[in-house]
Amino acid sequence: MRDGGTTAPAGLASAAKDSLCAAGATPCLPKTAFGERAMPEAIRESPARERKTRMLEEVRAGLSAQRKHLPSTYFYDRAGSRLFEQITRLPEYYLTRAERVLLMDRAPAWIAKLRPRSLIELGPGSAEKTRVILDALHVAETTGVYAPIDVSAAFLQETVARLRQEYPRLAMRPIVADMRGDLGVPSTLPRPALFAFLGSTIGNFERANAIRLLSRLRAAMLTDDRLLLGVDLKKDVRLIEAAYNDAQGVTAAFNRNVLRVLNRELGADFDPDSFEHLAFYASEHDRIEMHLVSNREQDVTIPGAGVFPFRLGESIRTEISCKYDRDDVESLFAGAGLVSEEWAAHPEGLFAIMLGAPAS
Ligand code: AVJ
Repeated sequence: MRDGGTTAPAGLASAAKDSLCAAGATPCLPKTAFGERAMPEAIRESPARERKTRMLEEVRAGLSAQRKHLPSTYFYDRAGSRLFEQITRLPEYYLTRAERVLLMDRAPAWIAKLRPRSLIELGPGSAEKTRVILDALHVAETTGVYAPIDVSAAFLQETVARLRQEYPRLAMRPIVADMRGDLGVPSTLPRPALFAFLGSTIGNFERANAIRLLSRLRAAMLTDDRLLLGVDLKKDVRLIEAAYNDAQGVTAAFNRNVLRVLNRELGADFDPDSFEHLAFYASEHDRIEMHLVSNREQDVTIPGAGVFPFRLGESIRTEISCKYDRDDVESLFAGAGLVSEEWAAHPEGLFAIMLGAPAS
């Protein structure tokens, strides 16, 4: 890969590190989900104009801030979703493998007890790990409806088409939605429902926003529904940093992809090669921060949003990825009206999955 594991030159990196921000709050956004009767054939992009207006405003606000940032949701066009899929297979990216081991080990028993009739999954991507759950559902003979919720309509379509072949008896209810807004979960799905939020995607949200998201999930849950959550754990910082600085440079390409998305969708004139990938562990927040660091002084023009000047070494924070321990997660749960019923951690402390229930 031509990015070849690039990280910012030391000077740039430390300059960027010095100017890092505690992230701003992400506002709740309007819903972009489909109605009840959505079928895979009917998947379409959320209304294009609505997406563009929202994107333009978020990008304008993020790049106007004293410490520039962008919402990580815009990584995930089709190319970005594919790059993330590649990341999950990298030797350094332990998260996906560790979660899979846990799911294979524990999910069948949890699911057998719950006997869910729906599986509602947030951000399934290519649904690799979902198969572990679907197989367990099949074993438990509680097969019902699978409702994946993803921000990338094109990628969701591909995933559903593949699953349809593998699980011909499973009904599919794909929903295109940005999980920062309303989730668009139909209230008519057969119950009990298992909500799955895997891969530590919750880590992309700061505490207040994570609680808000979990609260919305809680609000969509009935008494017997459960939430299966996967979180990345606090651990040796070197191991975490390596996972976001892979030798092949796939993460760097994934990071820069957000600029290509902005160029294509907003007509921006970012030169992706003039931004260096930077990912480091911010201990004071227990999170990975990903940045794009400008390797020269430059102006970037985004029609309808303005001209954004960059100093040499100035960075855009493109993602946070929070790391947790059990208390952290239980505290998020408590804030969202959930209690943890089960907890399973990887033997090497790499990752954990848990089952949450409505608190009352
Ligand atoms: C999909 C959000 C869980 O934070 O680890 C991977 C995304 N970013 N490498 C993560 C990601 C850089 C990933 N999540």
